[in-house]
Amino acid sequence: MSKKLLIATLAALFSTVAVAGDAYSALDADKSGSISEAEAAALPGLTEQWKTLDADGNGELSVEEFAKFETSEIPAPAMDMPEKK
Ligand SMILES: [Ca+2]
Repeated sequence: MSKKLLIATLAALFSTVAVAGDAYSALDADKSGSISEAEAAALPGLTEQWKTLDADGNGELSVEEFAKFETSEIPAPAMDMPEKK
């Protein structure tokens, strides 16, 4: 792998995590640092994929688990809310 390609790959990885982090904080309503199943209900589609995404089955989504949802779905509604007028 060339250095340029490696850097591009790393940059893409980091931007994915940054975007996932923003939506993740928005969903973590009680700021507990994890997304509960109740908090997940705020994002359409997340509950349907819950069992797949909760890889360790602890009943909460870590930011890493949530990132898998972000990459396969459109960005969270919170990300492109229309500005208030
Ligand atoms: Ca989990």
